[in-house]
Amino acid sequence: MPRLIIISNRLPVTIDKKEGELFYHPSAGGLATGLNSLETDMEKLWIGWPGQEINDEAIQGQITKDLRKDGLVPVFLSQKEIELYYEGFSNETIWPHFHYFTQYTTYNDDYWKSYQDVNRKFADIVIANIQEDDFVWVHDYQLMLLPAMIREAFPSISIGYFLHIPFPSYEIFRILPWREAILDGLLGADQIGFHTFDYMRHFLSAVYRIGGHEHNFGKLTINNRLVNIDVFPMGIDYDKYAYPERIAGKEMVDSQVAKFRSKKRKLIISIDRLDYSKGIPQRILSFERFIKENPQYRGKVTLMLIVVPSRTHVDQYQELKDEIDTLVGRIDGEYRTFGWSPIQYFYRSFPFGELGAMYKAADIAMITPLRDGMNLVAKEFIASKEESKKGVLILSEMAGAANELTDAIIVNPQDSKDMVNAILKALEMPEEEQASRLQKMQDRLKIYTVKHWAKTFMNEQMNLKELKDLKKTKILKKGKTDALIADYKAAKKRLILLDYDGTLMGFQNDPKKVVPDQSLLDILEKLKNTEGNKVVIISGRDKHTLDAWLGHLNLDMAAEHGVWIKRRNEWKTPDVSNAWKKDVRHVLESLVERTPGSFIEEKDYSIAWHYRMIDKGLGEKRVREFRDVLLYLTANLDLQVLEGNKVVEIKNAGINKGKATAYWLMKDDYDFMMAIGDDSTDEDTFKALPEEAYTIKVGLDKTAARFNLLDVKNVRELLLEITS
Ligand code: GDG
Repeated sequence: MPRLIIISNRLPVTIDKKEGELFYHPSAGGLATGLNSLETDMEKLWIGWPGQEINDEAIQGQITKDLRKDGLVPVFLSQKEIELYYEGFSNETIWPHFHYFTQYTTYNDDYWKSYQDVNRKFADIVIANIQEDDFVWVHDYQLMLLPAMIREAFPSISIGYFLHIPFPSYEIFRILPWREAILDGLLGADQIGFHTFDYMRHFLSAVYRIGGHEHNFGKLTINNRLVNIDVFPMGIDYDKYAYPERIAGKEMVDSQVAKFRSKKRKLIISIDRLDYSKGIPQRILSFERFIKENPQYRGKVTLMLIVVPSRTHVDQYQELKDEIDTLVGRIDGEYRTFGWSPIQYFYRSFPFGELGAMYKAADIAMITPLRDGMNLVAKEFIASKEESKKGVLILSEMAGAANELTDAIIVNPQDSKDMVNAILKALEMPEEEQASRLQKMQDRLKIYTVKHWAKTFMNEQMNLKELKDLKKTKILKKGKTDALIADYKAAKKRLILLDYDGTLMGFQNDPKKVVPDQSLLDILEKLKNTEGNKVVIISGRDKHTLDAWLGHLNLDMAAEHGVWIKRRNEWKTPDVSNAWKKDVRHVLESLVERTPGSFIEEKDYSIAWHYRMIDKGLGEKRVREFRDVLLYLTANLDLQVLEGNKVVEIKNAGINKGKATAYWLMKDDYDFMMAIGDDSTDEDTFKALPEEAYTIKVGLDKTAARFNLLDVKNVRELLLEITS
């Protein structure tokens, strides 16, 4: 039975050592809740650091044994590793950098070395605990190298990865000296998930610009392995925050709500871990500006500021703590009156019941991070208003959650005027409006829970595995070509249709350089001279080039996707007009003028614009721009615009490789048919052939072909094999 193997830096458990005895407290964070609620009969195993330094081997052994009963496997870290890998590279390099605080990014080779070593340490333990048919799910920024390390040991295992923090824009990411290694590490996974589309977009752009891999609707092909990049916004355990009393007891929650709530004044809450990404000083200053500019609210509103201690060993966190203390002290000193403190400040964490009660008691939540992967506090606050339908959320546009909670008051946390207006708007919002906004957000959060998140991620990963298994069976590897070869040998009349670029020859920046080499010419010659074979080169190239390169072989050919047909050494073309070319050429010329590095290729009955040598993003932008112009120009003409691999081609409609294929099918009867091609124009060939034909796609993209070959080398091997 396959199992689900979860790997995160921290195990969902805390260990206490008291008087030589070990105590285990399970911690039910969002992730644990989501995974525990997964409706699957798969056995689960969770691998991670138990959160404490434990050096004694006997105790380590005892802990390993105890945790195993609950499906947990500990990875023990030394003090040095905690300092360098966890506090160092994870929290002083990746965390600030990925949250756009590049001024805090530490560039330290010892940190990096330890990050690699600890990822390796995790990998060793993972590898010792898994089997090829398990599903592995790796979490977060501390373990970005792990997917590739696992992949090395288990080439076919299914690996998912989820990043809980933002993925920064390419311009930020590229600054990291270890950028390639990080991307390579992540790309060991089969599926990489992010909270928002923006993070996904940034990641794909980094993969393209740094690694040169292009994606197709979020799918990458890395070493002939499909990697799915997708968006899975994490949700919460809705009922837990809607009804905290079910966990903490009604009496407790009610009494806490009564304690926090006051008839005289409105309560704004702010809850975060101590972190510079959370925008706490900016929030305090905006609140100060609010009470300064709106004296009528003095004494009538309180900001309850909860800051949960975190990463206190890191300098910036200590400085931030000092800054917050000073700000709160100053504002309190300036505005406090008898019986009213503008800010109630708590630097500690609260038990769940109290937290739930605070959410319930608050009129407004101000959640205004400068950057935040998602932010679950915002979602929890909305859920807590399930019964009352009263409450307003002020949410930063920089939090991932802002993409979903669009009925919150959305603010720019650096714009204090905007924040002040938001506080005013929230305080004065009519109850009906509060209820209607809450309702819309709640409806959504009730569906997109953390359970839903874990389920969709896993389902997608399982679908991918199925697809991968299916694709594997379609790949014509050595030893899997027996049936094809037997059919070939048994046949009397064979039709063999071969695309040229990307199929018989590799891709090059300059299309004129793709001249056939001797070994290809030998293969084609042999193929052509075998009795019963009709070999056709079916290409998008012009007939002059095809003739110059392959003419001496006296093969049949289709040029310009079938505009020209060569049979019995004679080129023919259907009666088509190309009067439209002048106007289209004009548009393309202006495109080339504005896009250095791109060029026009003119053929007899079509015209193409190539952008292989320019930035793909710019190329695509230009394609979109000029598509509109072209559509306008060609509205009354019978033309088609084909978007190929870094090329756009305009030609007469009704002409394609499928029509060309039909031409040869009409001319004769064959008892063996085979077509090989690599790009979207070859799909027409595949579709035009009868079902029993051997249709073969080069590469692993979506195709109508029955089989796949991985690359040009494999195509040549197959052709050699059948002729030998
Ligand atoms: C990372 C990303 C992303 C907070 N104070 C107390 C307490 N909490 C709980 C909250 C909430 C959780 O901690 C905080 O989650 P966030 O999402 O807000 O933030 P990060 O910890 O920075 O998490 C973030 C998240 O991963 C998930 O992918 O959303 O963007 O940075 O659940 O309720 N819980 C208790 N007492 C407290 O005082 N009991």
